[in-house]
Amino acid sequence: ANLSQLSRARGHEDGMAYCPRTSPLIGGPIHVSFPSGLTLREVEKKNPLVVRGGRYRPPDCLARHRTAIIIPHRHREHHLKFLLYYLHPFLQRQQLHYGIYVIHQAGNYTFNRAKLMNVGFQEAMKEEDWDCLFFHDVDLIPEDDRNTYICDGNPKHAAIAMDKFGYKLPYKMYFGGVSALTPLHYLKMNGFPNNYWGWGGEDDDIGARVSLAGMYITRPSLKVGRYKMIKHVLDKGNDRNPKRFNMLAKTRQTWKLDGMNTAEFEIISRQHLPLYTNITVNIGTEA
Ligand code: UDH
Repeated sequence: ANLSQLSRARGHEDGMAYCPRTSPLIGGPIHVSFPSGLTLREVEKKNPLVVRGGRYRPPDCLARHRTAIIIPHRHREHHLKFLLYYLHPFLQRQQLHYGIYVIHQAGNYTFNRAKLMNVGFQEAMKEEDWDCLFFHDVDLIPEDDRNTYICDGNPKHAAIAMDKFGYKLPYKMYFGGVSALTPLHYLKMNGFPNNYWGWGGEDDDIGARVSLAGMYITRPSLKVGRYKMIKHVLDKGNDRNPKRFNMLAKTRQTWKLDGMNTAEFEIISRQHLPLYTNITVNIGTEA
């Protein structure tokens, strides 16, 4: 360990200067490809300063931001590996203090992305005083360093330009893929809905909550908010939710009654792995 690591380990961060407002390590566009045969062990070796649970602090300056990445997950180990491969160095170049949380839905019951995010929020905030949470699909790889993983004064939609939508926003209120909220934003909108089982709708519900709670959506530029999606088919256990349109029509009536304040789940395990914290959770079934 070098000197700064040692002094940090002893809690001597006081004398350290803040990191610059703009990281000197930030490049621009990132070339994203998917090397075959990549292993998690290799990702670990490439990221020697990442500590258990997938945590990192810049070694020689005091980070200005503390960001938790929350990834909803089941049966996508292959995607997770690539995401970690790109995300760890990306966040380090941004000189963030960060932690990566994978929220793994136990069992084979229908997937519920938004409810997993509620779990992630509660569990991450128990561990550390994060000032920003990035809710991050496992299959989206950021393609530009200038897409900084810090929060804005209002909820931020980061995945504005995905390759699968021709690097454009598919529709004005779109809030899917990757979004960033402070704990205050999150609580103000009562978190995310718990009752969207299966594919679709939950991201629009979340977008609607932002404005119903008196906030608005901010976005990086199209040039910077670029993402490559790892190609895949619709998962088993995540069929399109036929109720989503009816539910979306009622968000105005339901958002205060269903969300963070009503999220019920049972944590099965919490593992501080080398590259991320894995939280396996039983989120129950549809009422
Ligand atoms: N997710 C899982 N496991 C699942 C389902 C979803 O981990 O079984 C997570 C994962 O983080 C994923 C996110 O939930 O990135 C969103 O789910 P999705 O990737 O299925 O949704 P998306 O709209 O893709 O991104 C739909 C793919 C449809 C492919 C149709 C091919 N033309």
